[in-house]
Amino acid sequence: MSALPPFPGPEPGWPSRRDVLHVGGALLTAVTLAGCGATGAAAADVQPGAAQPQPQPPAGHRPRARLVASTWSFGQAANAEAWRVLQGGGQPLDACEAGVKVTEADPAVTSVGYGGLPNAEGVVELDASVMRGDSLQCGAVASLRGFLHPVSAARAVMERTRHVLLVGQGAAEFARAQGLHEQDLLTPESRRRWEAWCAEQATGAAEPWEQARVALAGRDHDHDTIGMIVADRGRLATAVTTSGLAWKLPGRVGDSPIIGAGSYCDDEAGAAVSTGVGEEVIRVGGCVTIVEALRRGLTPRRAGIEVLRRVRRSMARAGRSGDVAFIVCSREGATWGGCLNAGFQYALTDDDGTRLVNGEVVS
Ligand code: SD4
Repeated sequence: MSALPPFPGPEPGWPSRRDVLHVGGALLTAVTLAGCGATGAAAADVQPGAAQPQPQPPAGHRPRARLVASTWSFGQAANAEAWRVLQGGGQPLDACEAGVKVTEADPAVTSVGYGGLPNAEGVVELDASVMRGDSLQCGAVASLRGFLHPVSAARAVMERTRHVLLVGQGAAEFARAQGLHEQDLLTPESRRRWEAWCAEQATGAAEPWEQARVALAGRDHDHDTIGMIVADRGRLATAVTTSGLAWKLPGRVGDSPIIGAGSYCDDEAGAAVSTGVGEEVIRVGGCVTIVEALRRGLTPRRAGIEVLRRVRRSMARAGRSGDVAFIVCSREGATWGGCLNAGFQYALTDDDGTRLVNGEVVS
């Protein structure tokens, strides 16, 4: 049995000191290693004070005071930056934002930010959201064109407006008013791929929406949405940012900027982020459903499996297919990643360093 360290003093900018301390108090009394690990024994099976052999949970399942978890192998570079910010005293959302900005600026990642594959008209449209688990403040932008860091626009929506989601032209005007960096997001490579797709279209091979579905199904798993969870001694934050499905219809919005679908976090329960076919995640309110399962007392693994199975059932009912994956983190810092089809990995960083963890395939 092991309790997490106590919460530190309040940091500037966190709105409710009392809330944070209250959650901390609950945490100190509630957290046990045995009760949190996905493969650990149930708390009721462990006699207090008795010398019990402690099963070792697999990597990724062990509760941690401080961690960064993000989707896919490119999450490693994002985690490194987020961890640096955390170590420097940054708040969880500072770490999230700084981390995913690395991916947004990387032209080699063809599904996020600069270099992201465009929509059917050759325009890169970005979706992003942020959320903080202490206050449930959140912000998002959708179908944003021409800005390098949609995550910062999402954060500005959260911090500087009374709204949660701005879209399209309104989001762009808002981002411009915030002085965010504007740039053409199409790289020579993403333009070349779009032109190749247009040439295929000219043969009349498939409708645009059908092409988009096929492109997603065959996508290289190194390239996908980045969703990040940061946990720091009970304080949670999430950020998600993506260019969405390649060749999507202009104006299509996925799950990433929909709070509760592509991400959710609440310091009282836990956090989740998603990647994959956003339409399927939206249909079941993916991430908020997972966090509510955590609130009911399920482990991250149980909560994630429950919702992935729900996604699978909903697809089967309508004869659809596609991949969906989640990272889940309990408020104590136990993590789990799972997916419907093999290939999903997430990057996990803590005091032991950074490693890639294979998602559990849920049938
Ligand atoms: C979306 N979930 O826009 C995002 C994109 C993604 O695999 O993760 N695709 O639906």
